[in-house]
Amino acid sequence: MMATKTAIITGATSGIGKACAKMLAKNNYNIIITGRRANRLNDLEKEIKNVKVLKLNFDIRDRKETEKQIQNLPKSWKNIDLLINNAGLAAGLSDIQDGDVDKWEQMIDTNIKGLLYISKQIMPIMVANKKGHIVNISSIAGKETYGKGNVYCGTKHAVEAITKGMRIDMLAHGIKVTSIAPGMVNTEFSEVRLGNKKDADKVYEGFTPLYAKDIAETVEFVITRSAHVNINEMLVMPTAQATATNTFKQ
Ligand code: NDP
Ligand code: 8X3
Repeated sequence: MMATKTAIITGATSGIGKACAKMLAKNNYNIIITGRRANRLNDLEKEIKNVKVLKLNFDIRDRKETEKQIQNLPKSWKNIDLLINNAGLAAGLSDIQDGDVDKWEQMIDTNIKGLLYISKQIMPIMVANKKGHIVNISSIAGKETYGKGNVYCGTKHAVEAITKGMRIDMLAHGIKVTSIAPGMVNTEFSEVRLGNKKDADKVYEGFTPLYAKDIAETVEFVITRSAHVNINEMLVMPTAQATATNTFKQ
């Protein structure tokens, strides 16, 4: 079957973004995959056989580059139906008074400003088409604040607020806006946050966390509702996790 829809997924080189890219290919979307690691984009492109894949290799913190990448999309790729704002990270875990300002900036620039830079380019396309769906990957950290998570939690609270603002402003244009807030998902997230695999593996010891595929399935549910139905938000946790800090470990 010919793909009729186009999706762009930021941060498709790993974890949730990569799982979403595969899920969208399965659902017959042509996909635009983005990320900084070109080799990972190449590998993912090779895995996907049934739809068209366009790779955009850029750092979402770079406003000019983000603008250029979207403005220079080939005409056949411009009519984007679905934007998954997934690229993001936590850098470090420390009391706020000991925080590293460079890491704060990295999180704010990626999780908030990067999301805004790319949305700013894509929302007018959706408005012109009078249709579209924006799915923002938030976090339990956007609902709760936990010790040493200060700035990361702040960025995800911002994602929650921006999502609500988008939903209100997109209302008149028929565009759906959803936030998905996962609890702990075993991806490269903790390795990026803690700087090494050994400490990252410990985060997921003693219980079954979520996996990237679980969140891709959640996105799949959200994007396959009837045209008149929007899922505003979903908070998706491992069965063994009740709150950001209450995890049942055996
Ligand atoms: P991963 O580390 O596995 O993936 C993160 C993705 O973001 C990568 O593809 C990475 O690509 C991309 N990315 C990071 N920084 C940039 C940048 N500056 N420019 C472009 N792309 C960037 O983690 P997850 O899959 O877990 O994270 C995906 C999203 O899910 C994030 O927003 C995260 O906050 C959120 N989340 C994660 C949870 C978890 O427990 N894992 C729980 C709740 C939310 P590259 O490095 O190639 O640029
Ligand atoms: C990632 C989930 O709980 O590590 O957003 O902040 S948590």
